[in-house]
Amino acid sequence: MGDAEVTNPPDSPIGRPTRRTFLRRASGWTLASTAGLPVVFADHLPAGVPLLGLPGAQDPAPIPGKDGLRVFNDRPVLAETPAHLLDDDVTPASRLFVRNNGLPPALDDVDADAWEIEVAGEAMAEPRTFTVGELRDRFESVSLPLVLECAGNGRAEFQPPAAGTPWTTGAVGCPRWDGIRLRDLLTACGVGEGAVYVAYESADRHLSGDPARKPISRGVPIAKALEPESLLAFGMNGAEIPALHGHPARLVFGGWPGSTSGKWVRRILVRDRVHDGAKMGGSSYRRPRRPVRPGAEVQDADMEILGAMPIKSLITAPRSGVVHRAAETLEVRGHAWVGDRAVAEVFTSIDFGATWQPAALGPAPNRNAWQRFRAEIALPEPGYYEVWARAVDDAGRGQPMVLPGWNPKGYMNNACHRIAVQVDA
Ligand SMILES: Nc1nc2c(c(=O)[nH]1)N[C@H]1C(S)=C(S)[C@@H](COP(=O)(O)O)O[C@H]1N2
Ligand SMILES: [Mo]
Repeated sequence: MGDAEVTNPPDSPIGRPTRRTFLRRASGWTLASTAGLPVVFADHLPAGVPLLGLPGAQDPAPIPGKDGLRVFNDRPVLAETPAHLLDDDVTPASRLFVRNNGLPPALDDVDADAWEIEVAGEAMAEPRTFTVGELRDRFESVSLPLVLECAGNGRAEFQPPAAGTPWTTGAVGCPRWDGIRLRDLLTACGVGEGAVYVAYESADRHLSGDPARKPISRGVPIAKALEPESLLAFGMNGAEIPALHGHPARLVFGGWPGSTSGKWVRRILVRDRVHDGAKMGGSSYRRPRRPVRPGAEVQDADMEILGAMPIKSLITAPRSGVVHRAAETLEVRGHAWVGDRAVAEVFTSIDFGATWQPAALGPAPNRNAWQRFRAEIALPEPGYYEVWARAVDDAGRGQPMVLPGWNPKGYMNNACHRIAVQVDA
């Protein structure tokens, strides 16, 4: 255990205005505060890792229908959910992050059942058009909780900073999606032998106002599209999909970059090649095939399209900065998820990763949904602590303790989530 007198662990910027502290402040980081508390396991803190610190009060700007989201931008709307508001097993609409690339369509008097979706593309014998009403009548209804996570979730932690919205931990949620299996629709349309990719085109508008430009048009390889959990959804949590989230129809590919889950879908294209729509090329939703030096420029030929999201977990209770009594154990809970694989184990650490204790892991409702974990944690003496959580998937891959490989757009940061805990006598 750490020396109770140590308030400034070696290499920590706390209380020491080093050059690095200044740079962090200048780049939007706030100076961590332990409110004068001793850092109990300070001698285990890996060199160069700054403490989280105890948070100050936050006053997020409101979005109608949303509860406590942190708003980054209003045109397009970009907002993430603080970790302690993601504690529900099934994420309510009021707490689901918003990531728009353009401007949502005007939906004021849209008749959802009459909304038309065309299924077309080179690998489809002939294009077919259905209304949402027909799709609902014709195909079996399915309702599944599925994780939707923006591939840029966690981007804010990369150094040097990666371009894009500085999501911290809140561009993720696991609502229950109501709709039909995409494969039932594709099979009924006679998906051809040559099908390589399934892509969407949507009704949202480009920020430039140019009707010829699409804000985003992405998709998934045919194998993912044909999985039984890949949905064309018309509802969320037993109600209509909220306007911001894609009403009246969106794709949901749980466990894959959120950008594949097209909102306001107008066309589904079965392509005979890798889709080449907006945000399929360059550094959009792509990363270097092999690790690169942070800040490096990467040649286009060395980039690959992001696939399934890596193993990850989030502590949703207590809220970071909680004040706790030393005599009582602390219940820590959260969720763990992984794209396309299964979560095998979750561990927690109170000594900056020196030792890890297994947490209790709840059952998975289905593939591509998140799973609950819980741990009862004893905190031996008063002071400042951090609780870190680390999940491991069924291939034995665990979350990195600090940061995974840097990439130009800061995708797929699945570093351990951390909360600060103040323990009083
Ligand atoms: N048509 C359309 N679909 C879209 C987007 C968009 O801007 N337009 N954003 C994508 C991205 S990048 C993400 S992360 C998710 C976000 O879904 P949400 O806003 O419902 O949380 O939707 C995806 N689908
Ligand atoms: Mo995203």
